[in-house]
Amino acid sequence: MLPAQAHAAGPNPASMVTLVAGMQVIATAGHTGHGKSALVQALTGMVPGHLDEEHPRGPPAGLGHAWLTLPSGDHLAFIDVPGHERFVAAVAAAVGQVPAVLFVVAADHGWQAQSSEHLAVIDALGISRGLLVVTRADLADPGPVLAEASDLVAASSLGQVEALAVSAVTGRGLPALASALTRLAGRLPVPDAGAPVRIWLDAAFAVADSGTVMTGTLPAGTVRLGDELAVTPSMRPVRVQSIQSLGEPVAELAGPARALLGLRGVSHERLGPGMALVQPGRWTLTDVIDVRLAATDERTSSAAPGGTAPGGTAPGDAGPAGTAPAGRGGAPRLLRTVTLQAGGARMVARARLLNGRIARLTWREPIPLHVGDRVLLRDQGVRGAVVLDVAPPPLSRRGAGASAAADLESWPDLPLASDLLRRHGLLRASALLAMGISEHPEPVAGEWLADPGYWADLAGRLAEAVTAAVGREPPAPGLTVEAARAALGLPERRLVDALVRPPLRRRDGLILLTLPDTAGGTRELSAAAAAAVRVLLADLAAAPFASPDADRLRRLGLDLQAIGAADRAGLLLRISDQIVLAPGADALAGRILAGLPQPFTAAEARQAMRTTRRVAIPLLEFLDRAGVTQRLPDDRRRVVSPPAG
Ligand SMILES: Nc1nc2c(ncn2[C@@H]2O[C@H](COP(=O)(O)OP(=O)(O)O)[C@@H](O)[C@H]2O)c(=O)[nH]1
Ligand SMILES: [Mg+2]
Repeated sequence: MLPAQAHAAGPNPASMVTLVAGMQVIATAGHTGHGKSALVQALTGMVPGHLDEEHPRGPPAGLGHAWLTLPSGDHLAFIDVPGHERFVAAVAAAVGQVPAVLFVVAADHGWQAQSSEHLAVIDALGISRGLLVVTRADLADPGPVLAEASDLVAASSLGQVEALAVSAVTGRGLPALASALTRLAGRLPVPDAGAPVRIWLDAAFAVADSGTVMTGTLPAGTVRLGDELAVTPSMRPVRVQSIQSLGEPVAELAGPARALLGLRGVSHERLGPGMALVQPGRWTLTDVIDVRLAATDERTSSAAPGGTAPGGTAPGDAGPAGTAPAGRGGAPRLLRTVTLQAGGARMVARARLLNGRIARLTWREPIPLHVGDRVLLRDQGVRGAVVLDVAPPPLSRRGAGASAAADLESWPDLPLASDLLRRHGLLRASALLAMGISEHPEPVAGEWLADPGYWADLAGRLAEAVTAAVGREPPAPGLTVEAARAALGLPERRLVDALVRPPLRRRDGLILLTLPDTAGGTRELSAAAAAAVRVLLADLAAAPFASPDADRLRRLGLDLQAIGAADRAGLLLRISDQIVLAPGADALAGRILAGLPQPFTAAEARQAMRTTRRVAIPLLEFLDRAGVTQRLPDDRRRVVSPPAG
């Protein structure tokens, strides 16, 4: 691998071949000094090399780039985890990005503390594919270790795996191991080449004067020359200037693959552990998640790193580490402070067990996550957890935690759009995409997606808000869209527009009430009509004989049927189809007319009541019918029985 050369050549896509052969990536795991690196070297003929303290600045030769060309022409690359004090974290970072492991135990040392710790990590991450290799078989009879390790591994998520004895020194068992690896590689999933890119940074360094180079694993998706990616957490944009994989420059690379990327736009000094290179818009940068902890049982509750672990190979060990304090049907325990490992990021997180196996984790520096991601929690032991929500709502109300947990418990490990919408009510399609979900229902407005139940509820609340507004003093003809948006706490006005449906109607920036379709023949006064009636009564209180005109009635959504219903309910006084007054207007008119010299003309009556002919004539006819007034042959009238009140 010569990154400097690759850079000197510069990106020249035409001269580069895209890797046609497939690649798979697996990680090594197992106690330090048990022969992992020697095994990878014996298999591949390459020194795996790793990032360690010896190479803080320059590129370590062959960093993590050791691979085997399989008989099929496909390649199997190894992430050979270095051995130092943060070994478990390194194993977790590596294993968290690959679908399979090569689990190594030395024949002459047997099962050791780190064997347990690594197996616990593998188990917590739910890795189900791999091989068990007993190395240094030239130094001791591998039989007993094979038997014991097989049992322990079988009790983990790996289950029954092929187990082989090898010697990196004599070459014994290596051909069989190569065949086993070929079979394993053939069974590994081929991820989506269109999946969003996230590469956790293994190492970064400067190469000559050609810029910044980083290494990492591309688990899925495709990186192409010229791609613009972002560095978390700053989301600083960087451009992919060169790509190397399997020691060759390539124009594009699809995961799974080990990758060495030349980047423009960032100095290697600004890149560090826990950062990732991501496709913009496809990941949620978060510092708070809700997770479901893996069920605690004998297997997974064990293996406290640095904790008690069986030394040696004493037969009959109960589990990988033999320490299983929690679980077995009991309530899961979780310390308030845990170490959270998500991909290549590792940080101290505050943990709050909400209920059951649901917990909320918060930490300082945001990292790119998707729902469905597997993470590791380490407190006294190692626990796997699946991320259910990467943008969880705050838990401020009393009991919010418990009710959130009750909902989240029922979610699948790979949450769907419907699950997240049920919780969030409304989400932008782009936000959902950044959560890792690309399939979603039809938007309700723009790119807004809504939970159907929440949406129906909003529609009801909007109708209530408009009704309340038109019934208020002073009465308003309707509610402005902005006021409605604020009342419903919605993020955008266009959501309000999408909610307007009968009995609501939009006109001139206002949301008005109209009556529900009366074809169904309901004779009850709707809430909408009742609100409109309150508006009318407010008008009439100031001018008792100023009956609203047809236009005003229409705007308020009061049709004949509604007016009839309001009249029967005693809310309005229906004088004619066109004339509507407040109850008691007839008595008031009677008193006013009784004060006039008798008999009186229609014009005198109109003037006394300070109204228009449009109202006065039907009102007088109404009073005639009610027996309050009597119409004389000369068209004048007199009051015959002044109404009481
Ligand atoms: N005799 C013998 N020595 C081995 C074998 N595999 C590894 N070693 C030696 O064991 C030591 C540890 O090996 P190494 O690969 O560094 O272990 P790692 O820490 O698991 O990567 C080194 O001195 C190796 O040379 C083997 O199969 N036979
Ligand atoms: Mg090693």
